[in-house]
Amino acid sequence: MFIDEVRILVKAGDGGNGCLAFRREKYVPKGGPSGGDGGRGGDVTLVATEHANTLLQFRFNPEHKAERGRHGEGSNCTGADGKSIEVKVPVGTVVYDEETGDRLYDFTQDGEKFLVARGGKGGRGNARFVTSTHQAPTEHEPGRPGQEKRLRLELKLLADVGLVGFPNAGKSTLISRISAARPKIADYPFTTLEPNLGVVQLPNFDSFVVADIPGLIEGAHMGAGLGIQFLRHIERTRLLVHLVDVSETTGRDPARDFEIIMQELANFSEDLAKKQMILVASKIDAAQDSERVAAVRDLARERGLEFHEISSVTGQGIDALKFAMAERLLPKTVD
Ligand SMILES: Nc1nc2c(ncn2[C@@H]2O[C@H](COP(=O)(O)OP(=O)(O)OP(=O)(O)O)[C@@H](O)[C@H]2O)c(=O)[nH]1
Ligand SMILES: [Mg+2]
Repeated sequence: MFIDEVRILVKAGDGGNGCLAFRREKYVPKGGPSGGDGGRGGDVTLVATEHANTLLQFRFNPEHKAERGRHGEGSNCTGADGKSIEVKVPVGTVVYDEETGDRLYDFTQDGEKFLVARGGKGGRGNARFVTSTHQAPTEHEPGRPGQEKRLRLELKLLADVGLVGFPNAGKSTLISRISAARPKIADYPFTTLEPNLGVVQLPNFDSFVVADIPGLIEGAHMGAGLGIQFLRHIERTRLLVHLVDVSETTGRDPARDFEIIMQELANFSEDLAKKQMILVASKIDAAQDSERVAAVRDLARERGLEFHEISSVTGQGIDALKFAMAERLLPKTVD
């Protein structure tokens, strides 16, 4: 779900062959060499576009070939160059050489180009081999082959929002409420073993992507629980939504849960700890003790964090949270 991957073949055009020819002139035997050069083969260039966000199109269309150069002809006619082609890939695509495993390119911006397979040079025709002592050359070259590569394209889907919190805090339940994602939800810790992504659609057709990652626990940065390996999936998000379970069933102090997660984030990377964050009291329907909610609300105030109370069971606060996320991410539209 997180990574889209395809294998494709790109083949640049071969160069056209150089020509062997002599001018035919009345009364002049072998009127002079006149074989033209072959044309250059076309290149294959990959171009990043914002208008695609999957690699799906390549599954149906895995081969991309540029045109070959035309052969040279007599009368010193150079063969026409083969047409180059551009292949569009979504921004975020990483290109690997399938045979060597080398990473060739990482597309990060719309319109970025990478020439991945160079067309072959055309061969020289015999007219090019004339020298003062070698007036009737018969040498001529074949065109060079265009580069051919097997590529593996990998697309990291970039999430805009990362959900963090203890295991069982209700992260997967939340993503299932606000997007079409249907991750596994269960009443035990570490239900989520792999990150899930969900696309949140807004009424005005805007959308953003939320990542639900496995829960964190104290010592995660030392490998406890599922560790922090999954945090790299949210390193490039723009907003973290931190869920703190305020129900009694945790048997823990929600304020302390909050501090532990903040510490784990900071241990992973400073950038992550500095990201903008919305603090969410989760499972508000199951919090009998209003003190527990108040404690988290106070923390939010102290730290200057926006605070929301939600229940994914009753739906309380879900829409407000969704729009709060959108407000942080999407440029305000002028009415
Ligand atoms: N009462 C109540 N229960 C909830 C709410 N949200 C989630 N739950 C329950 O809490 C349990 C854990 O929910 P998950 O969404 O799987 O939690 P998670 O944070 O994804 O857990 P991990 O994947 O283990 O990190 C499930 O039994 C849910 O039904 C809520 O708002 N109210
Ligand atoms: Mg989960």
